[in-house]
Amino acid sequence: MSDTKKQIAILGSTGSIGTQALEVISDNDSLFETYALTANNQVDLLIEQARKFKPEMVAIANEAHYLKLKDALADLPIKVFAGADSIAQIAEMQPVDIVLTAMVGYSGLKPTISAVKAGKKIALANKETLVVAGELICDLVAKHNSAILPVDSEHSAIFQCLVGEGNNPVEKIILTASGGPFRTKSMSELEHVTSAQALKHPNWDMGAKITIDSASMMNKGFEVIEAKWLFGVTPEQIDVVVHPQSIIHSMVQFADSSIKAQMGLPDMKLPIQYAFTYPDRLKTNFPRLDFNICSQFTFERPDMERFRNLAFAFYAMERGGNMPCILNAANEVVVAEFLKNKIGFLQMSDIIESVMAKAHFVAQPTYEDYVATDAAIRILTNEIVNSAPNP
Ligand code: MN3
Repeated sequence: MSDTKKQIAILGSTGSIGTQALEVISDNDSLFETYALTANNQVDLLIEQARKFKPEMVAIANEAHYLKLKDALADLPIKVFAGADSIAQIAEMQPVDIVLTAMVGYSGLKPTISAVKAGKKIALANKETLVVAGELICDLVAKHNSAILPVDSEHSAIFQCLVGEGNNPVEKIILTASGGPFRTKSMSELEHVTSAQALKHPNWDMGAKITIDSASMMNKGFEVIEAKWLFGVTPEQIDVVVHPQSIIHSMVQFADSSIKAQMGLPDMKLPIQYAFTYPDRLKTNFPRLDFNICSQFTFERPDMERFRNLAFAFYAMERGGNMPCILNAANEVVVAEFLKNKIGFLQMSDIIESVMAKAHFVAQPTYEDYVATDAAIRILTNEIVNSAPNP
């Protein structure tokens, strides 16, 4: 029956989502097969994964690792590629049923477009693709009969709440946010927090970039934009509520005032698996939520004065055009600089704000406009970083 197994391409297999997706696949190896694995830089882990899962092909974005990867897999019938273009080509290979997009940031855009144009099912973990070019992606999904299954836990929750609702209109989407490690810190405390502190998320164990985005609430801002495109709602229909326990993963409010919530212990393997098996649910041995232990659910309003990134994201979403692309590119640069301790935590938002004010706005961007915007904003942001005072 091996020819009926779903063939999965994991773009970004060495990251947090990628490695958990491989756990899902190995726990359900009668249902899923790894067709392709790709990574950006982590060649040693990619080699280890390829030897274990024996995909048809692997690719590494950083071409400097090509020979090492090829040599290490020389005894296996695995095709080996290098470079960003090869990753986009893998995403459209004929046998692939599902493409899990789990790479970091803007790099996800091009291969996601390839996969969508090839009519693949996209298990979307790379939210930046929808932040940068949501309108373009949604148009292509409709045109090429592709589908996007959300892997982000909040969007998976909303997606699960909508199952069986037919054409019942959504009145509101209520995205929950943990608030991150700095939820209770004052402005003066936030001025001095370090990247090491920001990397300690209370509830979720994730990659460095998304963990910083969670601490700064940019992640929630991006998720607001992601929700707009995934669920076709207006900015006014999206609310964010801080729920520090991270048990309610998000909610949908309907026209009759009813609210549906999806709950569970925080574990990304659940939304990954659901994206692979939708509309079916597979039995798992994941720990179950015990209401005797987890007896308190609390909710707070997000503080957009301390966490200005969330306000920037709402602004970018309402402005439209290439503004969310500007926001994303500026954020990728400031997060990288904060991780190197070159700028302080609050400086990240200050710099993003001045980039958004100075950037060239395009109301109806094409794909080429997004590429040009991303490149120009990285240069502009780096200039502002380099003229900023030391933290
Ligand atoms: Mn999320």
